[in-house]
Amino acid sequence: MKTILVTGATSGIGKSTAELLAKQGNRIIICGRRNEVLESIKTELSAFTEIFSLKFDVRNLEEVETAINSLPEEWKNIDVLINNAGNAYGLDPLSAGKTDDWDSMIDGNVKGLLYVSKMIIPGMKERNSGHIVNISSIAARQTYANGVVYCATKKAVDVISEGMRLELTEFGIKVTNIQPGAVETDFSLVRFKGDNERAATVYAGYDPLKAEDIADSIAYCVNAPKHVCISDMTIYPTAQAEPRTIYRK
Ligand code: 8X3
Repeated sequence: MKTILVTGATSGIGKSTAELLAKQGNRIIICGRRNEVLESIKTELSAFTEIFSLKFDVRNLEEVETAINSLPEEWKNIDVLINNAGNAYGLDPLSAGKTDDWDSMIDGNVKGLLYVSKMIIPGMKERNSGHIVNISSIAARQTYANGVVYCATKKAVDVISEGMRLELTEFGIKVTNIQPGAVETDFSLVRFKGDNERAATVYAGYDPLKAEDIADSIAYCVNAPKHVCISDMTIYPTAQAEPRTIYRK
């Protein structure tokens, strides 16, 4: 049984991952911005295991520090950190990009991941064990027009994973970088700022991945034997070859 902290656990990949790892008997710290959603997930998952909830926004350093420092003693030794929180905002050319969207993506997907990791890595180093799972994207493998800033943040996640591995391997800490392809969550709804119709077109005419598929992949990495580190994993729906190449019926 491991103590696992999942950021962005209130929806999508984070929620499915927290659920699967809870059902497998791990103790889970679910993190997110929405208290009422956290509490309802906590109630649901408490049927399987011990759950602790932490409300904070990864983009806010002070909130991150206060929340993680507030963990009770028995929850402080985090074995696995799943850096899942992150989002895409907008799909615009650089010349017309909204700087608020850029700030949100850079602050959440890159700086937020760093803030949370900085709080948790020291304990892992002291204990000479731990596992960090960073959720990147296939957008890190192939840049696409209009999504350049999102792609750049995910490329940054790849680089941070690589750097973490260089700095943390000597402490017995594993680092896993996951690159999901098209996963049907509220990802596109957030990207298109609530435009349901436009979001639905992203997943039309083929079988996209489900959040549960990525949860399965993450659980495989988390459950690997102590001497095995799955360093990188890319998961596409069968119909997708790269971000913009999807075969629709
Ligand atoms: C999400 C996948 O292809 O929309 O990270 O960039 S994609």
